[in-house]
Amino acid sequence: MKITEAEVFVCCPGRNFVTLRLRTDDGLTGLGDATLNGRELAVASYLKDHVIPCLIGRDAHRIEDTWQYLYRGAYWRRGPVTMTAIAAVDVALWDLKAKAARMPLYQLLGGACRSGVLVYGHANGRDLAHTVEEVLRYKEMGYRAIRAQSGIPGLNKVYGVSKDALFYEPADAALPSEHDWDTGKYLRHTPQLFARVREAVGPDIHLLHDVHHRLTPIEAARLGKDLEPFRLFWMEDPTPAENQDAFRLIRQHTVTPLAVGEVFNTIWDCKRLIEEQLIDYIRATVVHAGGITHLRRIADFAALHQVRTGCHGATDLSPVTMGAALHFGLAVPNFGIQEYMRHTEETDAVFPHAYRFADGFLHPGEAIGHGVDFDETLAAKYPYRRAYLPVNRLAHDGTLWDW
Ligand code: GCO
Ligand code: MG
Repeated sequence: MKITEAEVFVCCPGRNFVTLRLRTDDGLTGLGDATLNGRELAVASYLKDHVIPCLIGRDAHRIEDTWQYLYRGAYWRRGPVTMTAIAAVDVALWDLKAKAARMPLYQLLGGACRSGVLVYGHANGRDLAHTVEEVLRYKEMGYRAIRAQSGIPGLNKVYGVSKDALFYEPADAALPSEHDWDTGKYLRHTPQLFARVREAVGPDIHLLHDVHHRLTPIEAARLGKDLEPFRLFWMEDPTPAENQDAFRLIRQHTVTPLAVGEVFNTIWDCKRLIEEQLIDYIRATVVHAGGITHLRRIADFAALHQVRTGCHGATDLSPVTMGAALHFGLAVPNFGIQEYMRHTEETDAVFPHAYRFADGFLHPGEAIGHGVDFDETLAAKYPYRRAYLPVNRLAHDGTLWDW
């Protein structure tokens, strides 16, 4: 099974996606997602200009060897652009191998370990009352795990709160928009939010919250402690994870579980947090952490330390990544939860897929490969539109903060 053709498509059915399609001499096609939000064209160029010339003529069955070839062979290691490009190739190759074997991908990964993939949805509201309403709406839709984010009185534009309650899209402008931030207001508001939400949903629904890297370690420790009575499933990204020792301090103060790693690219980014058990869930994902081949390695390492998976699944990860992540989630032994933000109808039409939601779980379906397709003709109607993630500034003096 030789690779005969490789093409990169950039399209914008509601938001930008980069897609890699490989063809083989026996007529099969494999698809990989290469979307890196706000930096899409860099990955497209990395693939077109530097990776594709090395792929033509290679044996598509040699997934691990191709991974090593692209990782070690580049000499320059890691980084989001490189690892997203490698992921696109890796997922396309897994798709091809599963198609050649005429099996759904999860079967090749060892078969199902569970009946479905537990997912969490995003409830967001402009204030406490509205957020409680949204959480109840998600419960009504069948979700068993719900992330809650709320507007904060006195602050304009806060992470996770959108105009459209069902479809949240952070890359909202052709140049970065500006959000404002006040840690004191946030730390007072958030425990009130979860007191109200927990009372409204009862004890059985899993509740999650994303701090989005905005606190210092000691502030994060305070928030974790204040949230303990509401028994969160996790508190995500409480502080930036470049300095991993910071998490030891948070751990010393709170038993609220921690989830980190949506911006991580390799096992080296996670190593310390995992082996020192400074987190409970690892958020690294198929598309930004080198594909299925590398994510499996991270998950196996995490399993040794009782850390479970909690893969990133925002809308900037295309349905191709969601499909691959669901096969992975069905088969990986130390699965925790999968994030699921619904894509728009336009996106779903460009990427017809076999996965489906029922009763709080997603199932990847029984189609061969990863079960996600790409409609090239329809995609051509949605050309790339430049879009950036916002920046965040302190409300009182405009200091640039973490977004
Ligand atoms: C999440 C994330 C996203 C990111 C986005 C950036 O937990 O889903 O934090 O909302 O901000 O994916 O591209
Ligand atoms: Mg997050």
